[in-house]
Amino acid sequence: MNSIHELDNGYYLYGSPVSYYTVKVRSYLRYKGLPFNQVQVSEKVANDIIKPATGGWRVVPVLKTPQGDYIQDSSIILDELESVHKDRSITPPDLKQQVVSSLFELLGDDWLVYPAMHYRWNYKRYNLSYILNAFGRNRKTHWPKAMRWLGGIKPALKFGSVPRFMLGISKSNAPALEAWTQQLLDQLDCHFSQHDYLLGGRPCYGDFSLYGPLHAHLALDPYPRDHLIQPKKHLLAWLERMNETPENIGEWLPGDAVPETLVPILHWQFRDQLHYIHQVMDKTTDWIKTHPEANTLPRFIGKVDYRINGADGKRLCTPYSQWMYERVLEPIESADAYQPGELTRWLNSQNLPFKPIQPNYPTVFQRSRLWRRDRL
Ligand SMILES: N[C@@H](CCC(=O)N[C@@H](CS)C(=O)NCC(=O)O)C(=O)O
Repeated sequence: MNSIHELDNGYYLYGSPVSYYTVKVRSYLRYKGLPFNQVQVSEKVANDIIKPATGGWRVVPVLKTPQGDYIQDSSIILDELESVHKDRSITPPDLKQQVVSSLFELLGDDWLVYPAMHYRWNYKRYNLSYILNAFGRNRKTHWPKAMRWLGGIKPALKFGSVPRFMLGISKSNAPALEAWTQQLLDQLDCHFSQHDYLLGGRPCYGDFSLYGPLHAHLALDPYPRDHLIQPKKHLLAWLERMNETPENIGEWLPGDAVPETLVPILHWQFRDQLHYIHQVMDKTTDWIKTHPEANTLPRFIGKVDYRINGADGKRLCTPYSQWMYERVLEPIESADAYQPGELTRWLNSQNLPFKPIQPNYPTVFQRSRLWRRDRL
């Protein structure tokens, strides 16, 4: 990555190569063939650039455009770049594939945090020295090389508590989480033995969202890299494809087809993740009813129960998850009249119990905050 002094014009991606959402955006920029400068987030970059751009939140990635605007949130970065750079669109043309793409975006961005955080922080014996170095490199760029890992201690203490305190991963649900992860990776490996990307010959939003946790956590952190990813050659080949600017790109699968190999993954998602999202929606509604004066929502509102592969947990409730789910509903609302019927027929034929439940209070993520849509 460049140091801040070496930059020229173009896009600047502020982030870290071990950050889930940074590598999602990096992969997208490479796919589109857009030149960009990568800047590692040191203390200085966080204080001088990130916090002023986000209203005080030290979060990555942040993208600076050639016009000098700062964009935060990986999904919004992709949306905004898609609206400007129309070549190599990552939105399939028809509804079924659009919905499946958004479901994989939801899965990658908001549910794969479980395996990503679990395999990074609950296998410290294997991962810790790598992680301290990776985080320390970012932060204390002015320290001598041999000392930089010390700079990783503070972030390791912060993020190391995420699996337990934020996501409610415990000794009792970790085995179920691991069994589901193994199965998911097998299913993806099988899928990529038949298709280059999720929906055929070109990547969609969902591919980029999957890439974040699969590359930055599972393929780089030593334990999951050696035990989960290395044995999966088709998944590895997809990870490599997602890291480059392909010379030629293929086509979406014809006829709005969704590969059968994705259906088992959606079954798990509907049973576990959508159940969690509906609880988040209920809690978000309750919160808004008791805080009618608030235009924006907090990042966390208490805790909700969840189930993962048959095991229970309790985690912080993030209203942001509702907004991600609303992105799945968007193409259904704006589709041509006959398409929602086709989507329903396909879902029924696959026994996929998806009911597009509308939230009572729709939300919009803007300027690093989640807003009530009716208050904007
Ligand atoms: N929804 C955001 C999530 C960004 C995010 O959670 N980034 C992590 C690093 S991968 C972070 O900076 N976390 C700091 C925090 O949550 O306070 C996105 O898609 O960009």
